[in-house]
Amino acid sequence: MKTTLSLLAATALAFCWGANTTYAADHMTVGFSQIGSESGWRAAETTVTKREAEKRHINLKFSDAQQKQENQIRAIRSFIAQGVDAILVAPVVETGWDAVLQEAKDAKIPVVLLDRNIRTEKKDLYLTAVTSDQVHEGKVAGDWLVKAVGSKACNVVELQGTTGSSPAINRKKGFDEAISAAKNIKIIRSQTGDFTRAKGKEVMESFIKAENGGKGICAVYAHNDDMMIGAIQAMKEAGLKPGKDILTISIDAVPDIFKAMAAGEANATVELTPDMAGPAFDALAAYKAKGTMPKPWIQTESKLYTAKDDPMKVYESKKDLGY
Ligand code: GZL
Repeated sequence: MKTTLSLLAATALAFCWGANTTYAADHMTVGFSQIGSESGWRAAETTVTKREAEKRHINLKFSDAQQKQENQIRAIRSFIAQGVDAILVAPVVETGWDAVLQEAKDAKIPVVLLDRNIRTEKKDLYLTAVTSDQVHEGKVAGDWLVKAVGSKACNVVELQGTTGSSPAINRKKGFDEAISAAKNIKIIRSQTGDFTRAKGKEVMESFIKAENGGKGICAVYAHNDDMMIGAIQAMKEAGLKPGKDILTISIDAVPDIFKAMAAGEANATVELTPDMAGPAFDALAAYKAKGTMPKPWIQTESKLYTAKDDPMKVYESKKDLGY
């Protein structure tokens, strides 16, 4: 009895979302509202999304929002007006999406969130979210640092991602949880570097200046590798030895962090796959063709890499992943 009911519910939901059982999964027209090109990882995600669309004969309409939510909302409205079959969104911040996603829902256009999440009280504003577990990423980073410093007193400076974005909120949460029991580890400064190399360098320069030329800093935690690469530049210019005097832990696992590891200038990173679009397109195809409702969250893996993991070999392998 229960199965029939849930099947009925799924079909009803599928119907209200415009799933058409005879729809050919191929040749969908999909609008993609991408945040921007703020980091090496973001650029790779865009490359992989375009590649995966081509593989599936999907007509992809791409919009780069230059990291502005108002540009994303404008792009989504334009996709709705064009009557696309589905919309992918990488939401730059967590809030402010209810109205535009309700418009997509009213137009029976399914929306899939890529790599970041939204915060909303409303139900069913999107079909599924393809993201990593960002709290877990922060925890893996914190656990590595706890192990790396042992009982030594360690003052940490933190480069946060874009203010109000789910990765910045969650990666901070996970890291804070991981170090909470280690009384010898303390975050002494924390500021957003907006996920970019330039801002990461600028903020790290201010941390070094404020901390007696960097002598008071034992480790840097950056919410992405690009800010860490900027911070490494700043440390070297200040005559410091990143990876040696000052430990580094960041997230994404972009190629350049492995080059830094090979040069002894970085210590560890947590991998984030740039392929969020593959699982998103597969879920959309099954939904459009058969009305299959995907899980609300399609989680991607997170893996720790350190300088002990043959960094140049990993660097070379990244070429096939869209970098
Ligand atoms: C995380 C993703 C983040 C990357 C950054 O899922 O949204 O955005 O970690 C990018 O490199 O700017």
